[in-house]
Amino acid sequence: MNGLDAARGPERGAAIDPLRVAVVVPAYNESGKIGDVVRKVPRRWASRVIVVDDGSRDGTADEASAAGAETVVRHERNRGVGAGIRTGLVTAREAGFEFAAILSGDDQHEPDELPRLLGPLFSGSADLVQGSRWMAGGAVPGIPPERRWLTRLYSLLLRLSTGFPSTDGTNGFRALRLSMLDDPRIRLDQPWLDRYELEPYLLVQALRCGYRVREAPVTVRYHGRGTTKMHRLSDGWRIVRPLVLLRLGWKR
Ligand SMILES: Nc1nc2c(ncn2[C@@H]2O[C@H](COP(=O)(O)OP(=O)(O)OP(=O)(O)O)[C@@H](O)[C@H]2O)c(=O)[nH]1
Ligand SMILES: [Mg+2]
Repeated sequence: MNGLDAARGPERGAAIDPLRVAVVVPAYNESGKIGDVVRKVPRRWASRVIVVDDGSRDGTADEASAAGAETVVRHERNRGVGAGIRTGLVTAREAGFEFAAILSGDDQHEPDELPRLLGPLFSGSADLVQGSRWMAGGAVPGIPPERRWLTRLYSLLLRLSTGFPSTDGTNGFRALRLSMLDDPRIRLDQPWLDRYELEPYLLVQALRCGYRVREAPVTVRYHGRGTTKMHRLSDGWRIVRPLVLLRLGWKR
C-alpha cells in the first residue's frame, strides 16, 4: 500500500498514515522513564518520535536515543515544558509532518491509544483532539484524590472561560493539525508561554479561533515513579493564567 501502513481509527474511514504523524515528547530529567515512552510508541501510528530534552542533567537525551527516538533535540538550559513543546512542534512542522501528537515524557500516557486522537484528525472531523481521562472510556489508575478534584476544577474553569464542554483541559496527551501553527492568531512563540502556560494557551486559542476541537478518552497513569514537576501554587497559576489573560484580552 505504497508504504502506507493504513489502519482503521476509531472512526469509520479514518485511515492513519504514520508517515504524516510525529510524536512530540517534552522531557526534563525523565531518565528511567523516557526510554519506555519512546519504545511504547507504535510506529504503525507515527513514524517519528521527537524528544525535546530541556536541559536535563540525568541522561534523558541519551536514554531517548538509545531507545530509538528518531529525533532528539536538546536545549542547553532548562526553559520549561512550553518551550519544549514549541521546539518539538516546530521540528515536526519543518520536517514536513502534517499532524503531531504530544505526550508526556514521564510515562503517564499510553501511546497505544494514539488512534483515539489521530482518528478524528485523519477523518477530517477535528483540528485538535484533546485527550480526556474523565470521559467514558478514559482511565486514571492510581490517581491521588487531590489530582482528581483539581483536574475537574480546571475543566470547570475552562468551561466558564470558553463555553467549550471540557472534561479534561490539563491532560498532556493531545494531537493537532500542524497547519494551525501557521495561523497568525496562534502565537506560540511568545516567551510568557515557556513553562506550563503553552498547553492551555493552545487549547483556548484554538477554541477562540474557531478550530474544531474534540475530546477523546485516554488513560493517565499515576505510577508512583514521579509523575509531576509542577509546583502547586506557581505552576497552578501558570495553567490558569491563559484562561484569564486571553479572556480579558490582556494577552493574545
Ligand atoms: N521540556 C520540558 N519538559 C518539562 C519541564 N518540566 C516538565 N516537563 C515535562 O513535561 C511533561 C509533563 O510534566 P508534568 O510536570 O508531569 O506535568 P503534567 O503532566 O502536565 O501534569 P501532572 O502530571 O498532572 O502534574 C513531562 O514529560 C516532563 O518531563 C521542563 O521544564 N521542560
Ligand atoms: Mg506528569
